[in-house]
Amino acid sequence: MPENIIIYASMIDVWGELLVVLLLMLLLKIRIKNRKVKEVIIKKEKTEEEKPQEEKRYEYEKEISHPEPVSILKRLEEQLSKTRNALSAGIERVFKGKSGLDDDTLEELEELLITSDVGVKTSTELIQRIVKKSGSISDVSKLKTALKEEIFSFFPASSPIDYNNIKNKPHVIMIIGVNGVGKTTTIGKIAAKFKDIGKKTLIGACDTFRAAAAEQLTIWSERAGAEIVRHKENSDPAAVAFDSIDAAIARGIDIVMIDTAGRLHTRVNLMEELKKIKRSISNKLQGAPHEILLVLDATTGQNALSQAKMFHEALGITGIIVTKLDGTAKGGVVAAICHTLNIPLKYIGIGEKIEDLQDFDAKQFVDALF
Ligand SMILES: Nc1nc2c(ncn2[C@@H]2O[C@H](COP(=O)(O)OP(=O)(O)O)[C@@H](O)[C@H]2O)c(=O)[nH]1
Ligand SMILES: [Mg+2]
Repeated sequence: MPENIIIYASMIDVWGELLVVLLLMLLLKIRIKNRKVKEVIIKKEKTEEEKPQEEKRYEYEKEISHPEPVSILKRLEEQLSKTRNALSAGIERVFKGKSGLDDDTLEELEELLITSDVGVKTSTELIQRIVKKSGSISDVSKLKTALKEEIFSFFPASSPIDYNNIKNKPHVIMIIGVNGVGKTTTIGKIAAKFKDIGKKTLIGACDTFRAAAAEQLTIWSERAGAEIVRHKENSDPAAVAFDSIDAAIARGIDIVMIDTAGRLHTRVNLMEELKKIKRSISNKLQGAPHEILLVLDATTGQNALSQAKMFHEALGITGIIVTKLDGTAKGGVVAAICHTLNIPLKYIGIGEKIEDLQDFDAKQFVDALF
């Protein structure tokens, strides 16, 4: 055999061996990698198993179905920023450079509460309660906590109606309040909430005083996917209310909301008109209206309080709605209203958009205040 052929043959042999070694190394590497991946998976499964069942469920619900709690509070804080800034900065200013509550500080604090429309009576009581706790109030954060605790206790405990399981069909809610407080807007927002939980809602347009009122309500009912009953301008509001209940019974409606007029220059007439609407509703459906909700505008401050007294005396209010908390630094009025009237606060309006109505949560509200 020629010499160079022998050289070529032995070279091929060496290359072949090298190739085999390389292939073996590659296979080994892949096996090691696979084992590592398996180990990681097993480890992860183990830690998942070790977690208590409850904790896993909590994490799951937090991720999947309840992103709101954080965002609701955030939104509330944002929209309450005027009140929040005024109160928070005020409390810090009052306590600056102090290590305890002296008479001057208490006086300034009372003044601050009154200017935030907490009201004289409620502010005085709040200060008296703070004085009792003053021994333990050595810094501003302790003062804020004590104030929050006391303000919280002003809100009457209430058991909110579970609209998923309402006893009466239809459940009738009458909405009252003076002009411009936000009745019609709030009805639209509430109707949207009912739609979200799958309730059939009908709105009775009993503000027949202006044609524009029924127009505005029609737009809101469309936005909120609710039905509406309306008559001609200047027709009898009590007749509209009667027809609304009639239609609701016939159409298998779950919830009826009755919008009303609120012109105040004929105060006595307004109360009489509202009483007549109420009678007309109960004539058609015994036990109705099941709720009479008074809408108050937070920007009117202490005036809201006198309105509440007036309406409560005439009609008996079952709940309160405070609107426009986004537009005022006087959100403290909410504490005054609840403390003075001892009527549950159901909703708060924090903007003009359809989603800007929150179920009132006293704890959350107090936390958002300062
Ligand atoms: N900023 C703000 N405006 C509101 C709120 N609720 C109602 N409004 C506004 O207040 C005005 C009067 O509302 P409307 O529903 O017509 O009052 P009504 O006369 O009581 O029916 C409208 O311009 C609404 O957009 C709220 O929570 N925040
Ligand atoms: Mg209106």
